[in-house]
Amino acid sequence: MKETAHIGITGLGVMGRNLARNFARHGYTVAVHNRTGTRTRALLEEFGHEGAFVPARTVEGFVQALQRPRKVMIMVQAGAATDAVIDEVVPLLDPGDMIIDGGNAHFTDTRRREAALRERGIHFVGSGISGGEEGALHGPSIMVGGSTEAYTVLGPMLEDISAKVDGEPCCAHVGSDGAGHYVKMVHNGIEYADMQLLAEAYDLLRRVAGYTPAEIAEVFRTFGKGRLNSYLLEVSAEVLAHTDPHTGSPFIDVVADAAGQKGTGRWTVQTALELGSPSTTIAQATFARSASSRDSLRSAYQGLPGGTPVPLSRTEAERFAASLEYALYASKVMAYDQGWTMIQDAAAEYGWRTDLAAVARIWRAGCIIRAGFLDRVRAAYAANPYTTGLLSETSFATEIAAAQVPWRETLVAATRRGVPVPALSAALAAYDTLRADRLPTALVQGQRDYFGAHTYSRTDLPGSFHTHWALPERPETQIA
Ligand code: NBP
Repeated sequence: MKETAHIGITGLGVMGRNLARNFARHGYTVAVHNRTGTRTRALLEEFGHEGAFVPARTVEGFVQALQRPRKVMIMVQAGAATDAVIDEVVPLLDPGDMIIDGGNAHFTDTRRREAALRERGIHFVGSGISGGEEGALHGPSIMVGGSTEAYTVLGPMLEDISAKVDGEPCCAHVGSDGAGHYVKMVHNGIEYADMQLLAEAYDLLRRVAGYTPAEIAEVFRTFGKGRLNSYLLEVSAEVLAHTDPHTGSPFIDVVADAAGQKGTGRWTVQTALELGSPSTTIAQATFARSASSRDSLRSAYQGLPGGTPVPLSRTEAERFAASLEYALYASKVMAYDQGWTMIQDAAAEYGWRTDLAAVARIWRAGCIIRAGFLDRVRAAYAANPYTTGLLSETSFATEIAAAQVPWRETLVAATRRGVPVPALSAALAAYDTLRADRLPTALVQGQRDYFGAHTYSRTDLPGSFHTHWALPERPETQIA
């Protein structure tokens, strides 16, 4: 087979075949291969007319079809399947060739694979690809890891097929080795938080304000005309406005309320714990899904006493909806802030030179958390790449200051009526924690020293100290 293809894609499932079509539509010659040959044939039969495809039945034929340096994109299930495909392809490659893993790999796997292949002179480029099936075809958001050298060659091709905002591609090199998959993982963590915050807002509008799902869809559409404008808000309005064709009931009322997950939210929370990143809103959103699926616990506790219903007049309901907009927005800012903190923490830990403004830029289209608000996040990090957090930027700080009363009143209303708002509450608690002059963790340090001699620092003296709690005079010793 002649070396004609600009890029090869192996794994022609939902994502792989649409990415192959996207490359072909952009004028690239694409070698295509799949473990089960029927998928390759189906792609050619249905979409062969869209561009130049080079179908291959064997991995050898697939690799031989590629121009050098070869670019092999793997789009198979993350984990063992990815390792199996790498093991098959690598012996056929030469130094300087590139493997792009576009699956949802855990970033630590990507770091391991990148290090192993680097020794053999092969570039391993872990790339987070967001946007699902439609994004893969029409323009995804692509978060690219691996070496700068590999991005110099691959970047223009990936930028070509990515989503665009005002001509700017939603694709960037976000750091070396596993950075691409890490940033994709955080994207999904933020997605969990965004979705849960919207779900809680829906619940409050229904159970506190007394609105119907169709009315809530309208409230969300109104919110979407302002700073909360986002794809997930639009999706939520669509779902809430939908009527179940079988029963004539609001669709939301016939959907079982146990939420599933594929694991990227859990990875985000596990990683946050390992790095010491206080990603509490993302964590609560993830736990909210777990709690929703605990049937036996929920059955055992169902009917226990809760809050008191307080019916609202129409005017009061409208006022509540207006307050909720502030609460939702402020909580969203906190959730995104937590995501960026996680990226900063990992960049410091793993030595990535992640451009924090670029992360916001490439999430503005093509991905699930696309939102108008990301323009402002981008501007904040572009103006000051070393910004510690979004709230140290004046315009966000001003908005959060204006949200204080409605944000807190929304949560008071929720608590009084017993409506669970784990993500909204976590966001406010995170805000109150980080803005505090003093935290009660001073007592935690005292407790730790009391029972475990873990020592403590003092506010007035350098060094570390231990109090001899068992002695009547409780003398203090300086340890270091
Ligand atoms: P699909 O489930 O549609 O397809 C899976 C592909 O993996 C098929 O081509 C399958 O080949 C291949 N495969 C498997 Br499974 N095990 C293999 C093995 N041991 N050796 C060779 N090939 C193997 O997956 P998808 O939804 O296209 O997802 C692909 C990757 O992209 C995943 O990592 C996923 O997490 C990620 N992703 C998915 C989305 C999405 O919205 N679906 C979004 C972003 C990222 P076969 O045809 O022979 O079984």
